[in-house]
Amino acid sequence: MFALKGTLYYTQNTVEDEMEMATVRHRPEALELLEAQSKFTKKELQILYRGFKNECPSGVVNEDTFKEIYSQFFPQGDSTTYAHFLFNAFDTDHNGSVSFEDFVMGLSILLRGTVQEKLNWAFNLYDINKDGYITKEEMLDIMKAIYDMMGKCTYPVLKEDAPRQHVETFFQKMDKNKDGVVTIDEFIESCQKDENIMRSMQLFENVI
Ligand SMILES: [Ca+2]
Ligand SMILES: [Ca+2]
Ligand SMILES: [Ca+2]
Repeated sequence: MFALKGTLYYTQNTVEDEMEMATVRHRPEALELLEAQSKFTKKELQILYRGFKNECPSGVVNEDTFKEIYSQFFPQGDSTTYAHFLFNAFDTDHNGSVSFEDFVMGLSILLRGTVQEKLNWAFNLYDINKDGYITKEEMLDIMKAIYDMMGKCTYPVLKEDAPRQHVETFFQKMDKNKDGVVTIDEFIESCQKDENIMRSMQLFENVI
């Protein structure tokens, strides 16, 4: 998410200033655990936590907050559906809210994860019903959501059936054994082998 990435860039630039300030320690034992689990330093986590608490005093983000943030960044399109899918990918314990822990772990993968970790995360995003398989319908739903979010003005030459064609090409490449679903192994293997898919993945990264 642009907003979240922004927070982190801000974080990196202000770490030194922050170190000179009296440190406000929030839930130190929880932060220590997160420091071990994520790729952020304790200082970064403290700053992220402060920003998170500022934006969301309740300590959790709900789906409407996600939708609001996205509508600000993509005013020319309808980002509601994509925000919904993203929210579900961040809400790893599926309890209907994104806690600070959910948020940090997602951000850690998206900003500092290995290719493998990012692909795992992307697979989870595409696997809408979280059953361990990506179907063609799921891929189409995500693709349509992204096209909707971008809006018609961004791609004036876009044809109506562009998402479907996009998915057909992707899916044929990914579903190696032609059983109609893409597994995590098929997904990772084809993403790593195929430069076009990798480039598209980068494109997706830009809209996260
Ligand atoms: Ca959650
Ligand atoms: Ca699925
Ligand atoms: Ca398959």
